[in-house]
Amino acid sequence: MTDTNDHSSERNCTYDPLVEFMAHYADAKSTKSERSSYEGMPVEERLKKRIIDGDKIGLDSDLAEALKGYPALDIINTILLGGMKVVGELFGAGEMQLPFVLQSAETMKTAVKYLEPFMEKVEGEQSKGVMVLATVKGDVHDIGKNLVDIILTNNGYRVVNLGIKMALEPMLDAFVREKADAIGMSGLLVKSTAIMKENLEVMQGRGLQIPVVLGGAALTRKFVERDLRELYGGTLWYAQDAFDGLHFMEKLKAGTINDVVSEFAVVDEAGEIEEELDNATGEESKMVLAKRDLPWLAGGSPKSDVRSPKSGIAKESEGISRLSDVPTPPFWGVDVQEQFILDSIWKYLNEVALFRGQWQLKRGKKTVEEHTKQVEEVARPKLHELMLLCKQQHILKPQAVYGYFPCWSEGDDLVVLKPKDLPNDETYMKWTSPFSLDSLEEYKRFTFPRQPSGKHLCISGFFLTKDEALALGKPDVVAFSAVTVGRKASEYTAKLFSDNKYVEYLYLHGLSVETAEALAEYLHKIVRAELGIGSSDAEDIQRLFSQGYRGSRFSFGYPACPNLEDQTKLFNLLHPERIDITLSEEYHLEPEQSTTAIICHHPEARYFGIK
Ligand code: B1M
Repeated sequence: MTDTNDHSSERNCTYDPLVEFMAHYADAKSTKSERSSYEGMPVEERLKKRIIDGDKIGLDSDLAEALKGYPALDIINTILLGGMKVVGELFGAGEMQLPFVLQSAETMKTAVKYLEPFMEKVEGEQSKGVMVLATVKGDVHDIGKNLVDIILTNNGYRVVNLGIKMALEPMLDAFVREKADAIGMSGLLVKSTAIMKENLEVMQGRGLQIPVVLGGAALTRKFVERDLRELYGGTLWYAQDAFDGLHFMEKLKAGTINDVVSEFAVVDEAGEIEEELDNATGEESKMVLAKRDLPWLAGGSPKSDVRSPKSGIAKESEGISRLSDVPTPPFWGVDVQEQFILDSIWKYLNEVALFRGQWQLKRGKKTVEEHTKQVEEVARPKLHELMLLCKQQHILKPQAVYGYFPCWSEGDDLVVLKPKDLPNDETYMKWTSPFSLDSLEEYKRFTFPRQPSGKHLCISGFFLTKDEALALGKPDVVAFSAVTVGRKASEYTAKLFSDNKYVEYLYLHGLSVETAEALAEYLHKIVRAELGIGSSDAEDIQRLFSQGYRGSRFSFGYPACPNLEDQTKLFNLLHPERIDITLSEEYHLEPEQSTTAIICHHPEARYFGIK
């Protein structure tokens, strides 16, 4: 990991390519010409501006000058934190994007490090407040929590970051030990929202009234503020982004937290989603649409609503064409693929999801033309720089395990079959012997939710029924896949975070997770080709991302197949441990840059929600 330190010498000197990059991308507020006008300003303003602009060049000499007039702690508390306050306001007003916020935070960190030796050791807590922060039990996702850490730490708070997969007890211990003010819990998947609920119930049972703030992709304000507040007597906040975490601490310490709680207006979820759709294309819009179909996002409880799959008596999908033939796969059983070329995978990289979703370089108030220009001139060159780094340092190791299984449907169930004489420990290899229809037996059974109204769609409806298979004389085929870009990506990005290289951390982490998604897309294309159904693939990549192909790639946890426990059955079928993907106690995949899928070939298989 030598390279992560390579730029350190550039940090305090005259040219920082990252600053140039950021300045180029920034709104008019922080252009180079403005930065060059530092000289006429008093040192207090220069320092504040450096924080806002995220400009480290010349920071040392300004700090040295400021030290002649102020104690180090005053410089931090009055001048530098004043700059961070403006950063927060600009972010809140939608005038500053996340990478620029992180650049400011990095500059803050550099300044504090410079000033530390000049500070007197004073007994007692020096920070504005203390938060114990963790990603909850079974959840492997780091970045959301770490962004909260960065924002709080660089705004004068102390964060006790316990890491990922954290049970409640260590959080409570740390709260007492560190004399903390609050606990922050983060989690990406719906499973984690259930863990948060459990944690609050335990705390309530013990009569604890610790202030808690919750955040993460699958959480909603309504779920936290309506459902969870009902069961927890302590102060409880929902944080939509990292700055909400900061606002929580500010209000908590100011003693105004309860005034704010009552200020929350009920969010018009439908309106929010339409707004998101306006700004989204490709994969992002696919996700926004999926979110629209997640019932808990409209106010219900995540766990219970999403798992109300069965509508009582199974009703067959209406209007799904019955196929008179099904594709034949090139092999049955499972194959491992480790010989991927990154450039081939990156052809399927969804840049919209990367630039807007991960890097959070959203269009904001820019025109489409301005945004396109910035993407072409700045974001894409940065992407290419990182791609080169990934190749040189072997940061990404793409691997996949996938396979084809005979199957048929029975009501809401998909029955995965295997030859009777094939031992279980040979099912996850390529099957060498041919089989006949009557030599097959049930091996695994997946039960999917069915829409209670409308078309009554259910994933099982995209497959031949047992009777249809018997009439045809052959079974249907289902493919499963598990892909990863490996653990080094997690390790490398964790090092960037611990080295306070926040912007690079955000960028590289984003590229790594979107490369995992690109690999899943690429493998799906291979599967379509192998099944002989690839001729209808859209040539335009954006159309391809919007399911411009025959069939569908569903992932467990998505609306049509919400049962995350089904990952266990997929693991039994594919044995992804062979490519070093493991399943956490709450069914998360490790490393986090991994994803799984069930692939249907039926021409009418499309994403749908259960309502
Ligand atoms: Co997946 N994924 N994903 N995914 N993914 C979601 C979360 C999902 C909502 C998509 C959907 O259905 N529409 C869905 C969850 C639904 C559910 O749980 N049932 C989902 C699923 C199901 C899955 C898999 C299980 C699918 C599968 O493979 N079977 C799988 C799980 C992976 C695993 O276990 N390791 C999976 C995989 C993936 C990819 C690898 C392809 C990729 C990257 C995931 C990753 O980040 N490691 C991915 C992506 C990109 C997404 C979406 C599109 C974006 C998530 C993201 O990276 N956000 C997401 C849908 C969505 O959110 N629109 C989705 C950026 C990240 C910085 O945000 O961590 O939320 P986040 O943190 C934010 C805020 O939430 C907040 O501040 C941060 C900064 O703003 N915040 C806090 C977070 N914690 C906080 C704490 C606080 C305060 C604020 O105080 C304490």
